[in-house]
Amino acid sequence: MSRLTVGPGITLFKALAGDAVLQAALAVIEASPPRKMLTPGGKAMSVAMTNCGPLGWVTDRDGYRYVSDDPSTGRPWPAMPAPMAELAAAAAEASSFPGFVPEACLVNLYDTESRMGAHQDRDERDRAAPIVSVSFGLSARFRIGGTSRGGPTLSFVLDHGDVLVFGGPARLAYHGVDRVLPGRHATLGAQRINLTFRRVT
Ligand code: MD6
Ligand code: FE
Repeated sequence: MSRLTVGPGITLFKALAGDAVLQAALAVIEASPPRKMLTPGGKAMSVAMTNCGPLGWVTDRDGYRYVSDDPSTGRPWPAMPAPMAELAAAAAEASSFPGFVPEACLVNLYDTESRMGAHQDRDERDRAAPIVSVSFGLSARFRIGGTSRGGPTLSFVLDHGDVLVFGGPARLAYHGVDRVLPGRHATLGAQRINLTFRRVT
């Protein structure tokens, strides 16, 4: 494990997340399988998504929002497994955001064709809390800029087990996933899983 300050409010922990967190994420994926949601414009996203915790992020023709039930099952999202919430809290604390209790964890499932365009995470009312991101499986090139679109950016690779915390001055930074690097991961094959833990209300 190593801890790197990428920029103001952005901390990267290499290889911090272990197998207990991965197994917990796979159990969530089994309980509420990821699906390609529609953007408000009606296009299917290339990343399949599900959630766990009291709230989950969804998108459809009615827009982006947090809801307490999985629209595809009509039942509450799976509970957030303790190993997931504990890792998110520990990474936040080590990045000077103590007391982080996530309300939502968005689970993103990528194949080698998936991408995530530059966006801000701004559907949360709580902007004081950071977002904690955990990556598993294939590596991906992640890009982050400033709080306005079109400025300078920097990119780095997120590998299996990496944990990225961004908050404070970076909480509304534009960011995205340029591409998943080709290959096969020993346990996840040609897939990447990303977990983002948020405080919403
Ligand atoms: C991903 N991550 O790595 C997409 N958002 O698959 C995000 O969109 C993200 O990594 C907010 C904070 C950290 C992130
Ligand atoms: Fe994001």
